[in-house]
Amino acid sequence: MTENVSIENLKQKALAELAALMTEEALEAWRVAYLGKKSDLNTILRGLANLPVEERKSVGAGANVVREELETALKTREHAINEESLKAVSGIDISLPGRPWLSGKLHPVTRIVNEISDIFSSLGFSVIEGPEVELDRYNFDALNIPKEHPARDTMQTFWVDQADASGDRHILLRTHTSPMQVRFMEKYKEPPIRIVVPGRVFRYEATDASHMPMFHQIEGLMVDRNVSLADLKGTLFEFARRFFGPDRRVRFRCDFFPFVEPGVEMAIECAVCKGAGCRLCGDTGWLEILGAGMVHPKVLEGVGIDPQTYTGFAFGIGVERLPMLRYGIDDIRLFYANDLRFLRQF
Ligand code: 2NL
Repeated sequence: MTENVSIENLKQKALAELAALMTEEALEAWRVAYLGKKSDLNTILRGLANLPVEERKSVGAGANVVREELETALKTREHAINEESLKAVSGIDISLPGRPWLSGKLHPVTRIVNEISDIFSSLGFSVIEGPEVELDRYNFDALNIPKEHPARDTMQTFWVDQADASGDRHILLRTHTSPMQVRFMEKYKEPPIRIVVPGRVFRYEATDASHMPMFHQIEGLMVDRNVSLADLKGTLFEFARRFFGPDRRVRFRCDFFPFVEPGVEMAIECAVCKGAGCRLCGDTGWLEILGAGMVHPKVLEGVGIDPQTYTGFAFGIGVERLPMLRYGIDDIRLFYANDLRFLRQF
């Protein structure tokens, strides 16, 4: 009985002292005094064995309860002191809720460029980038588009320099990424060549739901002995299968581009109507996604590759069209309006 009374006194005294402590050092001294090896509480617990059996139980239980209470009170006080001192030192109220952690992500067009690059990379193509400011020699002449060729007019060009003495300009914003493919062939000459060139391209055009003066292209090129239209079809078919899934049918038709002969366009079955015809595909059942063809012999000759020995295929994909088809986006301007409510969805 006397032991229980003194334990209760001990507890009251310890708690009263604890409430006034302000430093970690003081807390440690308090811990040693009330919970340490030489504390009264510990002495009582160690002396239990000497007590008569009937007292041993109640004294032991009482002492243990008090020990736990004191330990809990110590932790609580420790926590309170830490908060107080943090607040005092830094002026930071650590009890305030945290600020939301904003994580950025890649632009949907960048993601599609990466996805397409990865597919061709796994098919053995290297991914190469080139300059956005180009020479007309690489953007036009080397691609079998001489001065006065009508294709120069259809590629509305942003010229960078002033006209020279003969009225010509030579520096421009590239209208496609082919110039880098020309540079690559010119530099490495020795086939096999397998590259894709993604990047921004520029056309001097009025903006509407399907046109922007800046958009993205990814062009591909393969040159080697015995490359044929069958290789072109096999490669692009595999690309379509991986990008759009195994169930979409693919269509090749003739088309014309000055830098290829023959030229083709590839279309995939419309995702919405599965070929029946609807608004998205203009009632044709098909969506055109790229142009391609066998590299024109004049282009190979121009970079010093013998077209008698080597042949090649090339293709150009307009990148923005693909996420528009995949996600049902009906206005290309949405990609470049910097509206995070739109961009965050992808
Ligand atoms: C389109 C059509 C195409 C190419 C790009 C190419 C590049 C070299 C030589 C020959 Cl270096 N061809 N590129 C060929 C055919 C079509 O793009 O409408 N793209 C959006």
